[in-house]
Amino acid sequence: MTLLECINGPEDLKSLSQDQLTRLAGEIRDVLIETTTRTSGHLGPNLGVVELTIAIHRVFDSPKDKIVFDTGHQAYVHKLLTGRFAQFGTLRQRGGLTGYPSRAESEHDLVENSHASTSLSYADGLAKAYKLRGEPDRTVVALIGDGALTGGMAWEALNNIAAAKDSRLVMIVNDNGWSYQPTIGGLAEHLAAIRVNPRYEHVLDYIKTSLPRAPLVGPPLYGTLHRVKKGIKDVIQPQVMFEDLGIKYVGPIDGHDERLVETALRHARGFGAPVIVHVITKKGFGYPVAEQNEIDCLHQVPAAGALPGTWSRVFGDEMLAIGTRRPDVVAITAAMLHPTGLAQFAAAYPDRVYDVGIAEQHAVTSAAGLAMAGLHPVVAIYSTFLNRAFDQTLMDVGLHQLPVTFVLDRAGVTGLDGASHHGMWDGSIMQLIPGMKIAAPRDALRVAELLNEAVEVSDGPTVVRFPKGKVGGEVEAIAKLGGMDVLRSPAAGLAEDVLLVGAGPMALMGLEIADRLAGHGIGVTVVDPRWTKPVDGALAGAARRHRLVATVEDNGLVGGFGDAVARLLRDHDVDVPVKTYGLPQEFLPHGTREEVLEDAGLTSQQVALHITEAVARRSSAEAQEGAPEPRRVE
Ligand SMILES: Cc1ncc(C[n+]2csc(CCOP(=O)(O)OP(=O)(O)O)c2C)c(N)n1
Repeated sequence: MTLLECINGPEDLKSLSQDQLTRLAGEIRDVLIETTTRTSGHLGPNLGVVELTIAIHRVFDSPKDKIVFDTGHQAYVHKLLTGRFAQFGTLRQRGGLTGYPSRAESEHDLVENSHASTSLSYADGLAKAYKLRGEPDRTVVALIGDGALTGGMAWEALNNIAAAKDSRLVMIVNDNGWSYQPTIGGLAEHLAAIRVNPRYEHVLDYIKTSLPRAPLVGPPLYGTLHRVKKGIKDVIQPQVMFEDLGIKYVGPIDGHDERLVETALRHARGFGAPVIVHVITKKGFGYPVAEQNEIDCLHQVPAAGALPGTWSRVFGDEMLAIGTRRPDVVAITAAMLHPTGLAQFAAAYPDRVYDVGIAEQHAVTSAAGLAMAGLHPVVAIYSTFLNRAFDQTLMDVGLHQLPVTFVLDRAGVTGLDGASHHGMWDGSIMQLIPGMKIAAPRDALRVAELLNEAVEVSDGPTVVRFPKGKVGGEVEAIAKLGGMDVLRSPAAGLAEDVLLVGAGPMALMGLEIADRLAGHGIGVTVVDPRWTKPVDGALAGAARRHRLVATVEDNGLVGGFGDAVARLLRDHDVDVPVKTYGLPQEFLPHGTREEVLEDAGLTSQQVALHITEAVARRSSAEAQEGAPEPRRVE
């Protein structure tokens, strides 16, 4: 029996000897590697926090003490130590453990939002609440990476935390120097200066000898820590930054020395005031394949990079071509150069790509500035992370009618990352922005075509949205309807029953639906709108010729493309019923993309069934009203 099998909760950790803890760390690493290789998942980040997580659970009393994992992608070790070892093999599988903390899974999980840089704000609120509620025996712990620390929210939180002098709040900065890639920017350089300081080893020795001698509780502790702190300050200046904010600082600590981390955390816990514990770790630690992986230390397996045949790669290829032709086109990424497909562009035009860190809001307003000065920025971002920058998109870009192109990867159902990662909101919130134009390519050729059209727009913002994964086959238009592509007309002998408008790749699903409906004698015209905002006015005329309009989109139903089509028809007094198919306005759980779409009722079979029923109802209503027979296509 392994040690890990005997750990049913944090309590079981507390009696283990240092040797046993070392063995346990090894066992955890084996499970992490074996499982994520099979299920996919965040490997590098979790390998890096094994000792740190063990120490956290030995020092603090979860769930009484609250542990907030920033982003939450590094919470696998926490899952293994909080009674979920037996289920760990189901990681990221439908119905199995989620890839992030999950309140439904465990009382030890608190925050499931996997959007970065929020942990300090949650922690600030929690600590303030416990104070107000008279629960002084709880400590709130936030674990935040140096990557997440580049997000503006983290600094807004620090500003407030510094003022909440008696909050029992321990902020652990897990500094591995990496986000997906090496963390960049002023803060990163600041932290790097601490890491590479030749006297760092010296400091570690100093901490090793000083901290264990410190008394565990009471005023003398403060004095000792204060001296330790000043000692560090004497040899290493960069950490002054945190102190200048008015927040106590302990570190840097070697994050793979469990005993040392534990000692530092015990002291931090005794402070009774906000304190930062700066821990240095190595992403992928203990697994050379990860440690030496140059792209991202196996941040994720399989790699999130833009693989051949993916939408991201097709975008990346075209971006490179556009870059060659258009020197005014620049690219912005928020810490996701490789996953968004910008790596080739960056290699060719290093001066024209800006990695702003995990700072989507800044990315968008910075793009506004670039556009104001005559450039055409392409902001390449995962759909779900653009949510954070809605106001910047609306007011900083939209209001000024600036030519910024947003390329939204992972738009629609993303799959195994679950509720926080499904890109099912952009199609609605972008509809709200005056002057915004939204393109949804159905295949690889259309990615190139629409991206080129988007960067030609000079009087306002544009969006190009596409899903995660492999691009399907190419489908040519058989005709044009306004600016839209007609992909299929009703088969000979069938009537113009249904006008089916499929946004993006859903246009291809529309073809499958049409085949199924043809089998039931229902004639379908399939249209790819290409641009889902503004909705093409030619739809109104086409709708009048049909008995039913159906829209299909990979986006939340409320306020999406389907609603925009319905509004257009209302505005044009078109009296044809409209059925909108899309994702239910819910937080959809994890599963493969196919599984989630099926659960949402968004397969060709399910949609075809609904449409068949709707047409049947329409036919019987028409029969009762004595309506004329629909026109048949010869
Ligand atoms: C708002 C937001 N933008 C982007 C991401 C994608 N993302 C997930 S983890 C990560 C890097 C995090 O780096 P760090 O906080 O240093 O943690 P590490 O993986 O190095 O342990 C990024 C960019 C995200 N989760 N949230």
